[in-house]
Amino acid sequence: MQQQHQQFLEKQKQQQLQLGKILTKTGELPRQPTTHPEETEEELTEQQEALLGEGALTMPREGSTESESTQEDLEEEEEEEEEEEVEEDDDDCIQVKDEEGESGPDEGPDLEESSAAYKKLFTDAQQLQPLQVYQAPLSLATVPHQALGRTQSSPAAPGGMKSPLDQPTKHLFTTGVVYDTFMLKHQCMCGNTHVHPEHAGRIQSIWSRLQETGLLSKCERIRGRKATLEEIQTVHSEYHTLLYGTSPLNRQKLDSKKLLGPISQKMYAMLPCGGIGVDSDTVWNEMHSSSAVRMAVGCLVELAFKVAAGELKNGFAIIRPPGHHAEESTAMGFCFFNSVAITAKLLQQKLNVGKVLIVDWDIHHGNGTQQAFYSDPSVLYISLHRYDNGNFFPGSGAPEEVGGGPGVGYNVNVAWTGGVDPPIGDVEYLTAFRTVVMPIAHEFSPDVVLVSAGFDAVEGHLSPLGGYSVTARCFGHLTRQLMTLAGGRVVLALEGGHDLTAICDASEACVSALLSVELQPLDEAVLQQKPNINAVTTLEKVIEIQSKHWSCVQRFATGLGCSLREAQAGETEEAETVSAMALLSVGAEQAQAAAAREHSPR
Ligand code: X5A
Ligand code: ZN
Repeated sequence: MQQQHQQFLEKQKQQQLQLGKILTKTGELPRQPTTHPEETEEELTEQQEALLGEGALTMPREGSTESESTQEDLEEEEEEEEEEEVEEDDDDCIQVKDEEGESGPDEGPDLEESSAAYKKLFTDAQQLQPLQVYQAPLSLATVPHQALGRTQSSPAAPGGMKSPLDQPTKHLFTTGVVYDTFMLKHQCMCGNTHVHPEHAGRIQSIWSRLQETGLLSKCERIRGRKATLEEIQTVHSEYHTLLYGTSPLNRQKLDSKKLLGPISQKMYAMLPCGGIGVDSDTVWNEMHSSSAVRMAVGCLVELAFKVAAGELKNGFAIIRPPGHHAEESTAMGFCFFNSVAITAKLLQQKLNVGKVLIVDWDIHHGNGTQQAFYSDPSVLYISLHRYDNGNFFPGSGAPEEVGGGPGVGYNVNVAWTGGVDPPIGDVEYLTAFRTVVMPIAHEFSPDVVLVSAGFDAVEGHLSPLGGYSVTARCFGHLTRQLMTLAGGRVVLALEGGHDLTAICDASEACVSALLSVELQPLDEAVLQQKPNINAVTTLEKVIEIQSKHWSCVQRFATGLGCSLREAQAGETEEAETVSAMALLSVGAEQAQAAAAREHSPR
């Protein structure tokens, strides 16, 4: 699989280089950083827009009507770009509406369709992707196995009633998985995927793993979509939303309506690699990134809504780029739009969900998510992250950051400090869940749980993108613990993690947990080991700070240094004491009642 992915990357690189040549020939994109980068960026915009205009004249769009979505469509993994229509509504505010099959005749083509060269290149690129990705037996995956069993063993359905198999939609109450190849196209223009660890192969590999292991066939695949600009603005500023949520064509349209202001001015830096972006991590592809970043958000929204509405048991979103670092008006750390934060806001605004718990176990602090809900008591944000006294990216996430105003106490930072010697691993994460995360989560009693499920704390990730040694299987166990909350309505969204083996193993473990498949047990050594001294210090501090807001954590202030086995024994003993006392009191009541009967006159 790794080999296959390497081949894919090589092909993509060649495609990008080829594209670069074409663009250079037509004077489109600079291949090297120039001495006048700003000038070059201006040229880039102007020339791309010129190309777009030309395309609009020479390439009338074909087949604008799309049939309704079916499972077969999903199976074929068709790549038809959903057209965007830029509209001005009555209030003069800008809307970009997804409009499947309803585009008018004056509708301009999207970027892909504006250039035959682009179209050819990226059609070819799609065909190069690993075959098994597109050969999912989804028709089988979506056959309701239970219903099938019943249909076969029970007499024919009463007259006029269709058997479950005859019905057009076959939905299972199971784990939902969402994935869309649109997100693969967010790639640096430099064509060198090796210098950018947040690459398309991450989600492709996870998707393949779920197929190969047969887990996917136990799940329901959910169709993704691009989030609307309106949805994105539940968290992000209008400027930020338009900046990253629109393609050059849309921007040109918006601009021509004189609504856009400074958006049309270029804002990216030329990177040392030859590409463009906010920084070397947070790269931008003018053609494809806006679709990809909106798809990542929309995929999670679709999945979470189905889980919250009770259509699915729980869910796993295989999405990229990640989102938890994205703030209201800042893209950073691979992130542009904060998918988890947007989803939490939309669940509340559109589905009337009351309380949302966000657990963030990416090794980096989710500064964007913390910011989005800092003074909001209806969204509890709990992050476990490498902090090292502010010396680990992004530097935020101190344990003292507990929320503001009405949100005080609704921000919990388990901010590991003390570096990697001794290492932080399963024992420390399981202890944090035992003493802080689960007690507070239960007391909060959420209606839905969203997980910023980065896997960069898994062994195999080195500093500065990791350094910890949590096992993949541990994340399965953490998932299983979270499933005891919110009636099991738990949705995981991929954030960071770039070691393909690690993120595939961890995804497999988490989806297994979501499916309630038996998990690989934790090693006995993990259960018998005591958390390391730095971790105990961190947890002591968190408990001291959070016990002002969560009374449940106080009882864990002592015994933090216990192994999980010792804690288990303690809890058993405690439970036995409680039941013994209950028995005693029942005995006392019975004795009292008996005595009362003795002495009462008949
Ligand atoms: C989502 C994620 C890491 C950013 C590291 C910046 N971001 N050097 O893992
Ligand atoms: Zn991370």
